Amino acid sequence: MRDYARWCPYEEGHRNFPEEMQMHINQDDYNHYWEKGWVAIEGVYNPDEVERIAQIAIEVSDRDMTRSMDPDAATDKGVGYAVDRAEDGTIAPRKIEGPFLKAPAFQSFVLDPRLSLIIKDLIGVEPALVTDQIFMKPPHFGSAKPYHQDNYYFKCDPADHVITAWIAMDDVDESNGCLRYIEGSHKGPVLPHETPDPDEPYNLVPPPELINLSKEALAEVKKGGVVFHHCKTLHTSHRNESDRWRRGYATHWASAQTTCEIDTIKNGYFQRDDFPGTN
Ligand SMILES: O=C(O)CCC(=O)C(=O)O
Repeated sequence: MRDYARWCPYEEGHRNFPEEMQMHINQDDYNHYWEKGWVAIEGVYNPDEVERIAQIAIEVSDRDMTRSMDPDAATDKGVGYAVDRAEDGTIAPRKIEGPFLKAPAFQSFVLDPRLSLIIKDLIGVEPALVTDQIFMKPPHFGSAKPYHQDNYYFKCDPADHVITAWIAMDDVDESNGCLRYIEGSHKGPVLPHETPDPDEPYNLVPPPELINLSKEALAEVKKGGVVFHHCKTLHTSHRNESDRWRRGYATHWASAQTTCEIDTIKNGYFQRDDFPGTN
């Protein structure tokens, strides 16, 4: 096994490209990730295979949405969590929580080595799959996801071992609500997050004066491309104003050495007895 720690001495928020190793990304992508806190890599998957997964996502989210509208089956996260509701009362899928546990096709898709080898190159340690979510955003509908840092929720250490790989299930750009990043924010602290809207307790946001919007960058990427971000990078996505879908499959990874103030790692998929490849 490669000894990544040897060539990658830990220094939070910055690493040097490991010249001597066989990498699945180029030096510019690597530097972009460590300098800006995110990087988009095109063509990790091909669009046809992503389309098959996107169709399954529609079926699963329709099923989830029906369940979450049923008051007898209401979840503690509330109706708004899985469902977006327009002003006229129309509803549409917002988010699938834990898709990995909901369809075998999702499992082989996210555990594909084309993804994990890139993650390993970026973080320099063997990545383990912790959790996942699919953010839907139907045409002219999908609500905004306000600015946040994943590690406010995850509470993991070292933060440099924790990364999100967001797989684009549609071509994503400014008009359909691509991800936006505050570049360099991964080098700062995890900020306090507040609940500005009591109707959306799942959307916690840092105080606006702590978000330097002059550093905001758009992460536009084609279907099958993947956007990777550090768990301290501030990120957001706007409402989908276009007549196209904007589906994003967010997979969250950490090294097995990561420790955690809460149960993020303890509850990670890779810890499950039925995790693929576990004896
Ligand atoms: O897809 C989105 O709109 C939000 C994604 C996100 O917050 C994440 O992947 O951490």
